[in-house]
Amino acid sequence: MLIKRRRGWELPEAAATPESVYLNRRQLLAAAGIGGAVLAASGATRPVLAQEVNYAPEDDPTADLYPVPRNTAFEGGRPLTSYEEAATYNNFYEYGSHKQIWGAAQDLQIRPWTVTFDGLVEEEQTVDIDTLIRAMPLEERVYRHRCVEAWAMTVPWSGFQMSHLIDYARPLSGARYVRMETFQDDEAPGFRQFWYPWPYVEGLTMEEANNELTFIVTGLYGHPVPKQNGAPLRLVTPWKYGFKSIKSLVRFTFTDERPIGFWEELQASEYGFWANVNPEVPHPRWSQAYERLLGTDERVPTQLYNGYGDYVAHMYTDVSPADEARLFM
Ligand SMILES: Nc1nc2c(c(=O)[nH]1)N[C@H]1C(S)=C(S)[C@@H](COP(=O)(O)O)O[C@H]1N2
Ligand SMILES: [Mo]
Repeated sequence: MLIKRRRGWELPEAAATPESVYLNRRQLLAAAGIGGAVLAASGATRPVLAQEVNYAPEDDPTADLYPVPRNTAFEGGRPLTSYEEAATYNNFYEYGSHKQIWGAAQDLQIRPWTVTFDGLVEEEQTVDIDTLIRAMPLEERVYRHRCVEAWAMTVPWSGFQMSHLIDYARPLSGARYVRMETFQDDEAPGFRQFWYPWPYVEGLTMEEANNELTFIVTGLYGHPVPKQNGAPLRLVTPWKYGFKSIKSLVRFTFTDERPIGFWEELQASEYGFWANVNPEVPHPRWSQAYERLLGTDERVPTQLYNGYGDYVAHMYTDVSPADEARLFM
């Protein structure tokens, strides 16, 4: 039986203060043997880490697929966040409850890797990741990403619309939700933090999963997606807070019961099923009115549904009053 301790300082915003970020970065550099002199000499809080980052594993068996054609229907509407930034400032609690997990995440073994489709499906299937990726129509889309902690980035993801994956999985008509699950491997340090309700789980309604915006990511910036960003397969729902965008997926279960996500399980008073972005609904512990663009000190106003209302608002006009009260948390 898992004993869950609810400790405020382990929840995401506690790790999101600039001070803790820079401190961790400095500690990381020290641990990597890069002297403080480099930091001091550059005078920057953003040391150059590019050559340290595993951009695109040379041995990734899908590397030949990239770059994929850009779908120009999706534009970021603001400058892109650099690859360095997107690949070195991450949330991936399996590798630690802070942002500098990209080094630790290199231990993730992404082959062999299989993905299972089960629950309310015509036939349960487990498929090899390379077979799956090669069966899907890959495209590139620039999306804005908004973490519930009020930082944001804009990056070109490669992948495919989730509706294609659902066609592949052949759910039965009784399926109302899809529950998604991340790998679980005791080698990853996060799993020793036993008070978290592992594995990381997220869910969508079937309507949300089939929405044109809902994207399954296999790549970033024209390369296979880095491990720290959720290799080899990761969800992106750009109108929802980032915690919905579950990484390193191994299972899709079709169900008639609403799944309880990792954060909802841990702290339902702060994190819910819907998690749609709304500047006017504060998190219980901070405002959501503005967001900080990664790589800059710029603060910009948060947009309702992260600016994607034309694609998604219609899905939320007919929810129960109980759900209506929780659409934006
Ligand atoms: N398995 C898993 N998926 C996850 C998380 C996580 O801790 N574990 N963090 C989420 C959160 S809070 C955010 S903001 C995004 C961060 O994605 P990025 O690191 O690619 O920016 O991943 C989401 N997906
Ligand atoms: Mo997040």
